Amino acid sequence: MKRQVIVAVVYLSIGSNMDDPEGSVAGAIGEILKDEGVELIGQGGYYETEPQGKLDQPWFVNTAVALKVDFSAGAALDKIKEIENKMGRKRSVKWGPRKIDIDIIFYDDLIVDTADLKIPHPLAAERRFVLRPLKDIDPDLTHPQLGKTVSELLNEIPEGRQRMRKIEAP
Ligand code: PH2
Ligand code: MG
Ligand code: MG
Repeated sequence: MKRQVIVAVVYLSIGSNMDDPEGSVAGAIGEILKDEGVELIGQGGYYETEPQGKLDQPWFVNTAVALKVDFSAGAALDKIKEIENKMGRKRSVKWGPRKIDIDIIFYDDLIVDTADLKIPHPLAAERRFVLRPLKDIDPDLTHPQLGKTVSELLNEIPEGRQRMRKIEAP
């Protein structure tokens, strides 16, 4: 039997608000790209972003990457958890401060809804810190469940909410 060859495009949102956030975000991307089955095909800008969900914590640094991968969405999740653990992420407060957080936003047009993994990320459409760096990569990138582009979704977030500013990539 012929071996199944997987080729998919994955969009990841990466964030940190502890220790050296920019360095941690860049370090996570470095770790991700060490994988032989990963090719970087897009990189969003770096942004300092106001914390969402839990407000009394430091601002985050957020970015996004687009990757061509040769593994499944489930394998992507396993690899991400491994990198988060290796980088010293401690799972504690929901939405609280974190050294590194890597979230799968899209995996091709795949829709997954299991206890461990939900794709598209359920909050992606409401978060400027996710949508803005994705727009840098591809403004026409379309949410497979909502049928709207990341640009359209960004325009739906009320002005003045979810403050952010672009910073130099390290
Ligand atoms: N991540 C969260 C909760 N809130 N806020 C910002 N600005 N950036 C994040 O990455 C973030 C957040 C949970 O993962
Ligand atoms: Mg997250
Ligand atoms: Mg996460």
